[in-house]
Amino acid sequence: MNVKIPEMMDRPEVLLRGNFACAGCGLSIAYKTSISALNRPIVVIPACCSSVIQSLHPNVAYNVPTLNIAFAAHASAASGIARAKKMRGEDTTTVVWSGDGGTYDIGLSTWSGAAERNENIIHFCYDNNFYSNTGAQRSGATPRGAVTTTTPRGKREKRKSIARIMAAHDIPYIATASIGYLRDLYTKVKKASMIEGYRFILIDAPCPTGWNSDPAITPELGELSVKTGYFPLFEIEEGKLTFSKRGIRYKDPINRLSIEKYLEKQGRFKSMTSEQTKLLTDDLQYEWDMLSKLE
Ligand SMILES: Cc1ncc(C[n+]2csc(CCOP(=O)(O)OP(=O)(O)O)c2C)c(N)n1
Ligand code: SF4
Repeated sequence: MNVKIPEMMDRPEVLLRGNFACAGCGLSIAYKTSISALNRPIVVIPACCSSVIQSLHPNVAYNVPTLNIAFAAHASAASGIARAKKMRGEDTTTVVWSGDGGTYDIGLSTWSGAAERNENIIHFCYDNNFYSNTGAQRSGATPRGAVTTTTPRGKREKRKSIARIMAAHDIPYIATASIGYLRDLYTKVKKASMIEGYRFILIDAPCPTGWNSDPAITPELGELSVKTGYFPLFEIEEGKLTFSKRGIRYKDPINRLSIEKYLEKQGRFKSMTSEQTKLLTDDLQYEWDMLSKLE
């Protein structure tokens, strides 16, 4: 289960109580852990649940400077902030905090430009596999077979590999992490913060509201995604991939829990046929094989 991170206890809360997140929201766990690990963060947030959970003016649940902005501008706005802070000699960390819709799909052009310029930004993508705040539409991150409001019979296409797309930009650091393994997430964020240039961290962040799962098992789902091989944990540094200690044993399918153990806890997979489950399993293996080529 989740580990407590002693270092986080000494830091001010970055997400205050009374915020608008649903019970068991994976993104808020990801946010607290990640942003707490950073020195003087400035957070740029495109439209997503993260711009909603901060609550309404004049109240605000984020305890760090935050800029809400359009999808097509998140990484370009962050580029400007990072450059201005450097010119002023201010030691801050500029962050894009985006959902999978804002990263895999709608905000792709802005981050691709910023990554190509190797802007000094950490780009976090909390991946809940769909557009949650607008009512659970499918995204490029939705896995095959998952029911969303725009895929009522289950998505027919496989999930996009955003890590490999990001890797094609040859940025200095890429990592994946899960809210089921908070120490691993925290350590990767700390490491990213020591590196200059465009850094990308993809976080598996269950959404009980849209996944139709029990809010009490959100961390367990984070663990199961790793143990079933659904969400590989790795880092890519200067083009070379290393599977993380917490997840490397699941590279071998023999060590993985059966994918059904993950699917059966989520209403979005309730109508999966055995054929869809087989296709999903093949998709997962394909991704492991493609990632392994980067080792
Ligand atoms: C250009 C543009 N298209 C669509 C929208 C409507 N919209 C707002 S948030 C959102 C979904 C965001 O999904 P994601 O990035 O996955 O974040 P989540 O809602 O899951 O937190 C959409 C489609 C918008 N604001 N701007
Ligand atoms: S809809 Fe999902 S991602 Fe959005 S606040 Fe609720 S649990 Fe979190």
